[in-house]
Amino acid sequence: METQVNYNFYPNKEVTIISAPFSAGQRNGGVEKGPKYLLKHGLKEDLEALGWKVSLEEPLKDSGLDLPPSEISQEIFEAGNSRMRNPTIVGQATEKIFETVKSVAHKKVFPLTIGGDHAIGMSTLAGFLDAYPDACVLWIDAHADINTPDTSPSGNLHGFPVSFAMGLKRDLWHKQFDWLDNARTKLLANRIAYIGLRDVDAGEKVILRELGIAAYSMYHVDKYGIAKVVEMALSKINPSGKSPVHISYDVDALDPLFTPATGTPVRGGLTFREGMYIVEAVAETGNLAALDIVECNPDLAISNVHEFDTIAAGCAIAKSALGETLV
Ligand SMILES: [Mn+2]
Repeated sequence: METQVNYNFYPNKEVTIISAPFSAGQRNGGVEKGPKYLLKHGLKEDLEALGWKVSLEEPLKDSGLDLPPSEISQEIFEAGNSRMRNPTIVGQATEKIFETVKSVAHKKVFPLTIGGDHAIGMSTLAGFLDAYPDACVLWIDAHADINTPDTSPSGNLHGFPVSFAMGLKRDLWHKQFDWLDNARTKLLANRIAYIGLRDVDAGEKVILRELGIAAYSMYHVDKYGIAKVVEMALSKINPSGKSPVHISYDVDALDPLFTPATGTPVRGGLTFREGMYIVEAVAETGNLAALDIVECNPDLAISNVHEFDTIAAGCAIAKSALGETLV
């Protein structure tokens, strides 16, 4: 059944799935398999059934940048206060993904990027903002992913994408991220809101407070309910109600009961329905215009049930975002 939901930015209902099998932004092997598993689960066919014309792009194909952490030579970059892991491979891969997201977005096709770890968020935000400078972002995650090179406890670059898209602490970056200077638009602090936070590093809390970023943690979801939280978040970042909305969805936002096979699970997360409601509600506004689904790691499943649940949840996010309704 075709969707009854309207997509204001895509009257022709064309979507490109951008496969980003990438794992060097963190230290668990297996997250690079996410795209393959999501596609095998029927992601493309599911979206076609919703009336979308679906194409596939693979920016990392034959690049050698899609290897698991065990197969790449580990690099630790340290200079002054700056510290990060594997900046060369992460910088090269994220640049390629950026170029693809940018070109898809400029063609007025919905970019649906599937990871891979969340380091690719710097690519998707910068790429989408290049085509839509007034875009706003909902970052659905247990973590804020806004560390800078001087705040990250781990140096894992999947904890940096928001700060890179905003251009924070630019002088501390490794040169491999110079490509971000080519992006037309930096993400502004009043154009991003978080939902689902519950494991935020001390340095990140300072950044969120200093920049006044709208951050709805699980406390707010408990206090107000998910519908009100989505409404508050959208009114903060999209006061005109007319800007395109990019959702970057880390499956660890959901409680590990629903997405156990992910690298940094944190209990006390969104229920499955709360998680789907977020994308359904944004889709209903007509402004949903880009989506990332990241951090599905089939290798971390301790059973077939865990693997199935996690991959099925990833596909369910995509379907709910792209127009599937319950009745
Ligand atoms: Mn994340």
